[in-house]
This record gives sequence, C-alpha cells and structure tokens, in this order.
Amino acid sequence: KMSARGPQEPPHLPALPLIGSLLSLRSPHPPHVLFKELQKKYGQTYSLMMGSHCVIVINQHAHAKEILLKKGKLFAGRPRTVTTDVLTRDGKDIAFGDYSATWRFHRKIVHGALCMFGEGSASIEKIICAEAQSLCSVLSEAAAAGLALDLSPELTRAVTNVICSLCFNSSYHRGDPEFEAMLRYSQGIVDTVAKDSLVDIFPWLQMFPNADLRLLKQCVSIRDELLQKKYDEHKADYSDHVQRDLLDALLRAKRSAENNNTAGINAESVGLSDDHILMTVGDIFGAGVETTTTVLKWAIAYFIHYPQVQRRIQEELDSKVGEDRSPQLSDRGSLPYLEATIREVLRIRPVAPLLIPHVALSDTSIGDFTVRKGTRVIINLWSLHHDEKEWKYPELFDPGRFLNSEGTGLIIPSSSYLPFGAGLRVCLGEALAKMELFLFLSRILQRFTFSVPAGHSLPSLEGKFGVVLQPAKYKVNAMPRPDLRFFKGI
Ligand code: HEM
Ligand code: PLO
Repeated sequence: KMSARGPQEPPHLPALPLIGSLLSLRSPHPPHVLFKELQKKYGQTYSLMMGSHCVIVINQHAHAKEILLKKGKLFAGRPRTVTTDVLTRDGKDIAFGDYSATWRFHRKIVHGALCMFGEGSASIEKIICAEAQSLCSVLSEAAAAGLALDLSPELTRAVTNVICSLCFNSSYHRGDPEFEAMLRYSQGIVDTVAKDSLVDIFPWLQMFPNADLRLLKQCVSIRDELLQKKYDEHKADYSDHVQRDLLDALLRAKRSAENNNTAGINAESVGLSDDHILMTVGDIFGAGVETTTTVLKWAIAYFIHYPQVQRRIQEELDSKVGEDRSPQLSDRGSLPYLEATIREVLRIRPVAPLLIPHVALSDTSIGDFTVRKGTRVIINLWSLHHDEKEWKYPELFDPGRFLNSEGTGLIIPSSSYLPFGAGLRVCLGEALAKMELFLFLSRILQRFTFSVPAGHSLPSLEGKFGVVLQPAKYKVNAMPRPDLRFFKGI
C-alpha cells in the first residue's frame, strides 16, 4: 500500500557531523527502551545516524515482517563493527558474519548436525534429562542445608554441558577450572561485545586505550585458546566413520572438500578454513550457553514474583505427569500452561531485544520509506513485545494470554511476537532452546518450589542491556516439594 505522497525518507533524528545523533541518544534508559520512547516523537519507523552510519529503527511488526520475511534476502546482511570483528576474526562466524555462500554453508552444516542428534542413544533429550537430573541433585543438597542460593552457576553448568556434549562430546564437573575460566571470559564478552559503545560508533577510537576493548580482547583470547584446544584434540582422533559432535561434522565437511580438491575447489575457498570452523563452533557454544541460561534465570525470577503461576504449573505437572516419573518431551502437548509460561517469559524479557542488526544488501524500501543499500536496520523486538495496541497491559506477566479461552490449548494472540526472529537469519537454536527450557523447567518445578530467602528482597525484573538482556543476580530458597519428599533421588 503506497501513501498519497509516494516513496519518502523516514523521519530522521537531528544529526551533527561526526557524532551523528549521539546527543539525542543520551538517556538514562537502555537502548531498547529509549528506541521505544522515541516513537512518540518520530513515529514507529525512524532513522538516525550512528557516527557515519545510517540506521533505521523498526518498532512495529508489519515492517519487521516485511524486512525479515517478505524481503528477507534483501536485508540478510550484517554490519561490521570493531567489537564483533574482534570476537569473530572479522566476521568468519554465522551470527555476525555478512550474507555469503560461506555463511549459508555453515548454517547448513550446523543445522544438519543438530538434527542428527534427534534420535539414538546420545539423543538430545537424553543429554538434557541427564543434566536436569544432576541439577536437581545439587539443588536438593543445598536445599537440605537451608541455604540462600545463587542458581546462576549451576544453571549455567547444566546448560553448558548440554551444548558441550553437542559441540565437543565433553562436559564439566563442579569446580572444573576450565569451566570457571569459561564463566569469566563469557561474561566479559557479553558485557562488552556489540554494545553500542563509543568504540562501535567511532571506529577510530580503537587507536586509543579503551578499557572495554582491552577486556574484550583478553576474554576473546582465553576463549580462542579453549576452542583451539578442543579443535586440536578432535583433529588428533578424528575418524571418517564416527561423527561424535558438531566439531566432527565440520571436520568431515573440511576433509571431504579437501579430498575433492578438483577444479580449484578447496576447503579454504568454500569457507572451511580453520578460522571459519573455530568461529562457527564458538558461536554455537556461546549462544548455546548464554541464551538458554538467561531465559531460565528470568523464568525463576518471575516464578518468585508470581507464586500463583508457579503453583499452577506444579498442579499441571502433578495431574499430567505425577510423581513417579520425570517429565519428558512427549509430555509437552499435555502441559500447555508450562508452554504458555515459557512463551510469556520470552515475550516480556526477550533474550535479544534488538535482535542482531541487519543490513540492506541493495537499494530497497520498507513500507513507503526508501532505504539505500548499506543502511543498518535495528528491529526493536522490545517494542513489538510491549506494543500496547497488541498486548493488554504489556508489562503484566500473564501466561494466560497464550492460552485459548478454555485454558486447554496454546495460541499466539498477536503477530507482534518474534522471540527467535524470522526468515533467513532466524535463530539456529530455536528447537534446541525450546527442548531445554521445557525439560529443565518441568523437572525442577516438579521437585522444588522457589521463593525469596528470609532477609532478601525480590529479584529485580529490570534487566541489564547487552548482547543478551540478563537479569541481575539474585538468591532463592529452593524448597523440596513436600508431597514429593520420598521421590527417589531427593
Ligand atoms: C540468532 C534468539 C538460543 C544460535 C538469534 C536471533 C535471535 C535469537 C532473536 C537473531 C535473529 C536476527 O538477527 O534476525 C534466541 C533465543 C534463544 C536462542 C530467544 C533461547 C531461548 C539459541 C541457541 C543457539 C542459538 C541455544 C545455539 C544452538 C543462534 C545463531 C544465530 C542466532 C547461530 C545467528 C543466526 C544468523 O545470523 O544466521 N537467536 N536464540 N540460539 N541464534 Fe539464537
Ligand atoms: C555470548 C558470549 C560468548 O562468549 C560468545 C558469544 C557467541 C555467540 C553470541 C553470544 C555470545 C550471545 C548471544 C548471540 C550469540 C549469537 C546469536 C545470539 C548474539 C556473544 C543471539 C541471541 O542473537
């Protein structure tokens, strides 16, 4: 639908040479909240300058879907920034790498490797359930001691072990020094990478001492050492006949490209250099750890704020699964309230509130607005998920919005809901993340009730903006469910 005026430029924030719109962006709010606020003044779709880059900000689902789905290929690019270049050796990964044949190829290999884990003795479900089981044992020890618990390290270890099995066929025990090092470097990366810090607005700032950039480089070099070690170990005992994990799948693709080295096709030219392989596993490992852990922490924080939601999930579990066995994936269909709760957590606190920026690969348009090649596009998922026209009381945590009126079936009540993005750049881990969230949350709520420990305050629901939106640290009391006191394993 064209307006009477025809193609036009989107409304633009005031901009000054060199610093762009930085002055209008100074605000006590994190960027996703500020971008939502700016709609009031400039409309749902507006543009601004970040340094010398033109950026369009999208705050509505119609334009978001036009970009991600209808014109997906035109907007499948990624910008290069100083911090993501440090993390990914100049975009040799999937998430921050630009649209290319290499990018497509790596997505395909990862997708295939994740599907391979669907069945068999080492199935994803079995791996997750084993980790959920050991998480519960640790929780019951701590519960028996009556301690106020920071769940974060144990949740992270459980989630890390799932992705470690899939990527490297390995796992970590409590107190493993390699795991402790991983926790530290990964938090350092989350705190610094892709933050719209001055470094990314002014590329020339990297010439100057910059504490954030230095921390990032330190953390990345520790991570790279760990990845390199796993890679060397896998190369040493690689066999064409067994594929243990994602790294083996990537190595196999590399070997087969090397063996078919005819007509000038070699592993380097199809994007299977050592750097590309390391950066791809680095992405999956990093995304595998930080996203799912973050959602579990949000979910438990909300259970503490909304005990009636926690209770209703437990009632559903008691009546549909009972206490004699653990929940499994095949129970998903009979636990709609738990599924609705997971959806509501992903709505109210999206993991990636601004997705990852997209870039227009040629001259095109969004609605009636003209868009030039190279324009960066920020899709503000926060605005989509908190749009008052689409969601009643968007700040209210209400899993019931995802249930039909009888409360028996799941619905998506608004099309303004894209927790995993959509189209060519849709999240590669969506299916895995949903399995983990379901299996971990069902298992721990079957066995524990979470509350605020005496003398502590409720967890903050505010969120710390970064490449993922993380909750602040909080402590809980994990009470074994009284009716399950004799459950085996507690
Ligand atoms: C990309 C969400 C878990 C791997 C993304 C994007 C979002 C997202 C919003 C960006 C889409 C875009 O830029 O348009 C989530 C959420 C998760 C989750 C909410 C957990 C609940 C995972 C996991 C993995 C993963 C477990 C790894 C197995 C990736 C990768 C990309 C991505 C590789 C980049 C895709 C590309 O640029 O082509 N995710 N994610 N994610 N995600 Fe996830
Ligand atoms: C998390 C910290 C790790 O040490 C490195 C890493 C790799 C991939 C990133 C991930 C971090 C954060 C979440 C990202 C993921 C790729 C896709 C995912 C950005 C930085 C999302 C939610 O878009």
